[in-house]
This record gives sequence, structure tokens and C-alpha cells, in this order.
Amino acid sequence: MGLFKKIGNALKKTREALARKIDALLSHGELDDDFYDELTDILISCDIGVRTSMDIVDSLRLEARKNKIRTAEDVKNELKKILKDEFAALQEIKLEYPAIITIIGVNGVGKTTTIGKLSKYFKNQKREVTLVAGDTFRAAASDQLSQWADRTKTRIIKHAEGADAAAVVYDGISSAKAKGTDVLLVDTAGRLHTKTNLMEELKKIDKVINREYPEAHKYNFIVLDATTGQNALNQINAFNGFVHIDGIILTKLDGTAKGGVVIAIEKDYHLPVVFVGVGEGVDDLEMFDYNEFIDNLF
Ligand SMILES: Nc1nc2c(ncn2[C@@H]2O[C@H](COP(=O)(O)OP(=O)(O)OP(=O)(O)O)[C@@H](O)[C@H]2O)c(=O)[nH]1
Ligand SMILES: [Mg+2]
Repeated sequence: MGLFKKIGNALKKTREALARKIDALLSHGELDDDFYDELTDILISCDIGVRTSMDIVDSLRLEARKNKIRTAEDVKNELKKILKDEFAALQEIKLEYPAIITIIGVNGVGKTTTIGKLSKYFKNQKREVTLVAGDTFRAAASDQLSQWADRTKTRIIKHAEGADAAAVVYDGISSAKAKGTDVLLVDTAGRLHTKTNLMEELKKIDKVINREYPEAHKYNFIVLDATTGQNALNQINAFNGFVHIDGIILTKLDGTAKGGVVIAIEKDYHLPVVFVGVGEGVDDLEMFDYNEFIDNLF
């Protein structure tokens, strides 16, 4: 399945919800104040965020005054244009090697699964990959990662349950240097910001990477579950206080009408969504493309 088709499928619910409501709204009447109020509500219902939805509708109102905008198609095209302009300023992430990618996030968002998918993704690009089982907290976490390592035929560095996560990372780095690994993918335990010891552990991992592998290109990617909608934004806040976040991986974009959260993330945090998860399988990961996303949104 091509990239376009997959993102298109993953956004099916978001698109259907938006298009159906916008069409219904435009089928009865003018572009008056009521129309703009309702359109704002529709955008908010797809988790684009209150302030962002209002800004978008204000821009649309301005444009509508200048140009002739009447049909549902005109409105959708203008919305696309507004969103594309908005994203044009966003700095894209260009991965450089050797890369050390630490995957962080709250419990159950899809961190370990994403590492399995990323492993395949980088191997497809002929990159040498090593996995680091940095979730030493949850029972069977490293077994779960080992299964992905087997499935994708990838090297894995792990310690016993309860070991110091930063020590596993240290070993991972030594191994990566010895073997000339291009990409080191570090799994971490799911954590809430209230778990201070686990949050401090992330800082420690960060420190070990900076100290032991300064020549590597370091990326901290936070995994967010798209189905949690606006809640995902609070998670960025919670982690931001402890480590620098370089980008977002948005999982479970399949099966949710909350795809608009991508827009809220850009607007509020200026953080790029780098990859999206569109299913549970090893191939269900796509590099994120904003233009394609917007084209598929309405
Ligand atoms: N539909 C769908 N399910 C996903 C996706 N990514 C992960 N999942 C599912 O989400 C569940 C949790 O995935 P994990 O990878 O174990 O999540 P985690 O963040 O590592 O969880 P903890 O280590 O417990 O914090 C699993 O059932 C995955 O199959 C996705 O893109 N789409
Ligand atoms: Mg996990």
C-alpha cells in the first residue's frame, strides 16, 4: 500500500467527521456569523484546539471577505491553504547519523511497538540498528522488545529487570561504537510526571548519552496516542520540564477522529510530528508529511 493511501486510510475517521459536518453546515445557508461559530465548533470537535480553531476561522473570515468563497469546496480549499501556510514555517527534522533516538512517553502509548516499526524502517534504508531495552521497570518489557528484535532481526542490548536504565544505555552506546551502529533506538519505561524517580531516570539517561556519545546526533522523541486528543498536549508539557523534546511520534492515528491534534501540537509547541503510527503491524509507520496530511484532512 502506498504512503498516500495509508495516511488517507488512517485519517478516514477524522476526514469523514470534518467533511460531513462542513458539508452539512454549508448546505443550509450563508457564510454568516453563525456559520463561522459552527465551523469553529466543528474544528474543535476534531481536536484542533480551541484557540487554534478560532485563529483558523478568523483567517478564513478575512479571506472570504476578500475573495468570493461560497461553496463547501471553496471553504475546504481555503482551509487547506491556511493550514499549509501555518505549517510552512515549521522546522523539519533531518535525521543524521550516527543517531541515538530515545523514545519517551506515558504508559501504553505505543513506545515499544514504535521501536519495532522504526527498526524495520531504518533497516529498509540499509542502516545498522541496535535496540536498547531501557524499560527495566515493567516486568517483561525487555521480552516484548526482544520479540521485536527477533521479528526485525535486530541486535538488542538488555539487562535484568530492575537494573539501572542508564547502565543499559551505557552498554548500548559501547556496543554501538564497537559495531559501528548507525541508529541506536532506546526504549524507556512508560511514566507519568508524578513519578519523580522515573522522570529523574530520564535525565540520567540523557546525561549518559551526552557524556558517552557526544559525537552522535541525539533525538528525544515523545510518543503520543492520537486517540487521547487534547490530553496529549499536557503530556508534552509534563516531559518538557525534564528533557528536551525534539519531535513527536503520533500513534494510533488509525481508528480516531482526533487527527486534528497534529495541528494543535504545531501551533502550541512548534514541535514537528516526525512519524505517525497507523496500525499495530511492523509496517504501520509513516514518515509524516504535513502537506499530505492536510490534503487528506478534508
Ligand atoms: N491501532 C494501533 N495500535 C497501536 C499503534 N501503536 C501501538 N499500538 C498498540 O498499543 C498497545 C501498547 O503498545 P506498546 O508498544 O506496548 O506501548 P508502550 O508505550 O511501550 O507501553 P508501556 O511500555 O507499558 O508504557 C499495543 O497493543 C500496540 O499494539 C498504532 O499506531 N495503531
Ligand atoms: Mg513499552
